[in-house]
Amino acid sequence: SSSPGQPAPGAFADAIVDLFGELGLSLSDDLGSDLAVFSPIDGSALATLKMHRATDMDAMVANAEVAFVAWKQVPAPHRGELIRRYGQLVREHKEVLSRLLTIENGKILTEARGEVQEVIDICEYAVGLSRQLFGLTIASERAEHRLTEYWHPLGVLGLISAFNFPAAVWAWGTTVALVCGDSAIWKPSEKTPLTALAFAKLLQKVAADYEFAPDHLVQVAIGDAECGGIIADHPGISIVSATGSVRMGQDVGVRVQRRFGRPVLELGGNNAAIVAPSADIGLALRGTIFAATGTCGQRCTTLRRLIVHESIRADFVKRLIAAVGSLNIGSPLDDMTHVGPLIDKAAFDAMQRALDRARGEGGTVHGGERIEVAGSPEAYYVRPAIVEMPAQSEIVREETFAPILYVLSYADFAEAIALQNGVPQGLSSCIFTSDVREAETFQSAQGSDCGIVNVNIGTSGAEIGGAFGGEKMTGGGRVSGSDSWKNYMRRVTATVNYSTELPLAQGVKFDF
Ligand code: UN1
Repeated sequence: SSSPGQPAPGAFADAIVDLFGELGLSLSDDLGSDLAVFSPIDGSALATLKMHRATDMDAMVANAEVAFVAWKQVPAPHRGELIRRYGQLVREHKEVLSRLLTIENGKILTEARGEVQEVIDICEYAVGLSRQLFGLTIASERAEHRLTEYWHPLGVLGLISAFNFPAAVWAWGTTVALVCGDSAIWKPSEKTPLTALAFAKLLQKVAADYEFAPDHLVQVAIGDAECGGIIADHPGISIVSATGSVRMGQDVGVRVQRRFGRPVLELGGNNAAIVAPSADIGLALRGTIFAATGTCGQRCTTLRRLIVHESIRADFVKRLIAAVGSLNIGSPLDDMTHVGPLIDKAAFDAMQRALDRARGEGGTVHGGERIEVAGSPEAYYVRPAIVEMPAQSEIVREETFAPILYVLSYADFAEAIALQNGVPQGLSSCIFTSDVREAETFQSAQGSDCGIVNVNIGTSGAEIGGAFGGEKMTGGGRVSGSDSWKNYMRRVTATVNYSTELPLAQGVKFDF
């Protein structure tokens, strides 16, 4: 089921130039000799970029601080107008941006379109938010006093994003931060800087045409972990939003916290689905297959553990294996493809190491092998793996960023919840059940300990309106949706006395 007729190596490099051209953008200022970027579709080189040095970063932060001072004075609804225009531009270029994203990241086109749609959605959300940055009015204990909470812009946002959602995760944070009155610096993954440059340059273009937007409102830092470290340490950066591995988050989070910057962390997940005996099995099968294999298992919300009731385990696993066997694996540009490539060789090696460890821990592996795609010897396509495990052993408790679904079983519901919660990560979770008591318990404080708790849908594919993030080693941050805009602002509590007396709080007397 691999797709034939891969373009010759290098063909995508021309496609990149064309796609930037169609967007009315140029890459010429960004090209250099520091960072080679490859397409996971065939492993060919796309472009080589300049990287920013520490001194460039200092200048960037200084510029962002100046931009912040101007931007925070622009009324929030006018800040929203910038994002409205940007969302419209992204909508106009949705198809070109989706192709670029697929070529650089390797996700199938329908998922790339979904990611671009997620950018458009968050723009619209942020525009609405620009008129709704509400504070509270609080009952004062003192007569003729008013106690109010205001939200003010906070400063410069430094956003570190991962390769797997090279546009949407940036847009979640940045569009909201911009309506909140902050300026922003983006350090995208070294694996997907071209998508980042396209999305950022479109925003810079809109900003350049917008009378209220200062220069340097949004900047891109092309660099590696050292560059991320500079963002973590820099006192000029008020908020550091980081999406990626637990290891990266532990480093960045501590460094930001050390200087009392504000970290917003969205790190690894180890997401599970409980499949109960009362589940609609067809629905559970469709939900788990997409969640486990979509984006080639490289979402932080990817389904990695299946906790299935012992009475239906054998049948369900048989159907899972058959379903995974029927998926088309190949070029993500082909409409018939379900599963595109892994991002690179390192991802493939990590997957194979995890499968070896699973075998060593008593697992039975179905699939997981490399799939050769004609003309793409440097690309890493795999059959997603279904791995039957005797217990929730060490490897099951780790996140491997690849399509591996570990299958565990349970006898009673409490055991299922204990397995679901028995891992270090706490991002997303779901249950397939028709039993209302199980469904409600799963969502309750006695149920899943994750930030995302779904019933009769898979673990991935969250909408932008809800707060996104999770607990434990996932880092605790909420990057977008609900009231996460408060991450990007500072809270002011104001008490106003409009009486002629001066009563002290808590009844304190101080007469002189
Ligand atoms: C991520 O993998 O970092 O919920 C983000 C989802 C997408 C976002 C995933 N909306 O799967």
